[in-house]
Amino acid sequence: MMSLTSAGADCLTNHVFLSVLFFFCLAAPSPVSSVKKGKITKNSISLSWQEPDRPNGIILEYEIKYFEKDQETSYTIIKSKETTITADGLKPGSAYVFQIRARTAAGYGGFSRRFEFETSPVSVAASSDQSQIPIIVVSVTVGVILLAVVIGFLLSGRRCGYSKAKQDPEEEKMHFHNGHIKLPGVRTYIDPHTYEDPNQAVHEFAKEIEASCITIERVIGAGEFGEVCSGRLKLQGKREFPVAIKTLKVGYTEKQRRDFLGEASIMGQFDHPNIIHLEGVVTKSKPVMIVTEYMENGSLDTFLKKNDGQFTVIQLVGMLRGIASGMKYLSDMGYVHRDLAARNILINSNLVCKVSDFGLSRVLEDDPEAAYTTRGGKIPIRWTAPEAIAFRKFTSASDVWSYGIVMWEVMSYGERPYWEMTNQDVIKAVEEGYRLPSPMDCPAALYQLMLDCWQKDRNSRPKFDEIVSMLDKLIRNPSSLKTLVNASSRVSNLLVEHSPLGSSAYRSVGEWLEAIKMGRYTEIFMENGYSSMDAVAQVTLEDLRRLGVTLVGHQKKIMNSLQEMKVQLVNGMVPL
Ligand code: ACK
Repeated sequence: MMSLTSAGADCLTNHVFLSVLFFFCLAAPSPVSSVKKGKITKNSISLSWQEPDRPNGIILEYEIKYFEKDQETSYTIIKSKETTITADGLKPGSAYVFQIRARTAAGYGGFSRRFEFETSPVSVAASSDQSQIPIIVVSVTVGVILLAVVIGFLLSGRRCGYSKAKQDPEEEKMHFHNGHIKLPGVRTYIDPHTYEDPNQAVHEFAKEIEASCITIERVIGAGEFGEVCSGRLKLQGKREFPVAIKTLKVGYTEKQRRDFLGEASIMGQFDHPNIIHLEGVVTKSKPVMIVTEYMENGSLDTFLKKNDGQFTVIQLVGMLRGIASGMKYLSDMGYVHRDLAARNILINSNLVCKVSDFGLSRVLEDDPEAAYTTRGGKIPIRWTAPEAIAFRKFTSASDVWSYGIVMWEVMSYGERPYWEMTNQDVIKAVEEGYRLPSPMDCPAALYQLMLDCWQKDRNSRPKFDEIVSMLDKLIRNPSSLKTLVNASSRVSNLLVEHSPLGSSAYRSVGEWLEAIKMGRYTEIFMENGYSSMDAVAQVTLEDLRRLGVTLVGHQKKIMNSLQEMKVQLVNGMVPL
């Protein structure tokens, strides 16, 4: 990894380079600002709108996204070359939210703000216009007769479908998309690999940003393909706001460019408060960049380690709820993450957690060695479900397993799952039915949920929507979080058999306590009969409190060190 100072200098150079390199590139159209409702029936809403104030080119088409209010995860997209559409097949008496964006040769502009309109209730047949009531009466009568005819048709086995001929010929409902069948109202993820030309996928799902709109401020880390920087984005007609910028290092191969931008093609398909939001990409100038929203607190694992013990259980459960909600959205879209871990969750200044890292290059290769090395170093054995390790069965159910590990990471403030056990030992222990013990001071309901996520039979694991509902219930009823995993059962769970620590790396209690910087308690331990490592193995949290170890940080250090030693000695995780 390059040093921060040289990386910082590189970033500054990039910035100067980018500023100098300001050509008058094409800008995407500004958002549609005015949308009017037209005819409304019980099943359809017609809309019209005005061209964006700054089209910045010829508008090729509009994309209209709509969904039933509060049902955002299931939406429909219609494309239209006109400035009017009719959304049909809607539920009567229901509110629908519409957003429109325009596309020019420069790509899509931003979506308009949300416009909400309601279909007519069932009792109103054709229009919301009161003057048409007499017509409605006649229509209802005729309708009843027609209905009987239609039912006759249906009963005779004919399918009476949605009539496409009624649609504006210029208007194309996204039932089919790049060869993928799309059900109306159900958004599915499209694998960018299925595009013959990956550049097409990028431009389909990501907005092109002019390099001159970006100001790079500093390097915040190293990504797989180059530096990650923080900076600011100033889009036309919008206030400047902070962003994260992933850059593609110079001298990249075509494959690296494809893989790098592949992440943007995936991220650009998602729109959810718990999924990192893609602002756009820079592909028309160098360096190639991916611009996303900025998350002030960075990666969740580092953030939790830095703030050990600082949050209430409700705050931690709130973080977990966010992650589960993002994962529910991804699984509804048919996207399997495969690398869900606290290091791949970002957290902002409001403690909102968002799922990130949508790299393409994480498929396990045939080479058995590839199971242990990936772009970031190791394949995430400790986070991965046994069936995904054993026979590459990656599904939303294997993501649920990983989610259980993330729960454990969060509740133990960024502790490394299975501590220093080797990957091979982890695989073996998990196969034999051992599971991680409860983190310290963990509500029993949460630990039970973790164990449910770690069911060997993947069909028995909860689904993400069930996890979200369960966490919501716990948040609504905080007293349900008061029952903690019993400290002594936590320790005895850990000990599959009586596991003396006499054979541990430490020759004496004093040496051990010194090694974990808790030497100040040596005397108290000795005076209270904990004079050998075997005796120490029996210490519980209550014992520590009784001995006067009252600082939570010290209790954690001692208990975690004990756990670690026992796990190393006996793979002492909880047998299911
Ligand atoms: O823990 P961090 O500060 O958070 O260090 C890593 C680093 O970049 C390499 O991935 C940080 N990072 C990545 N994406 C973002 C983002 N969208 N907002 C803020 N920090 C980010 C991450």
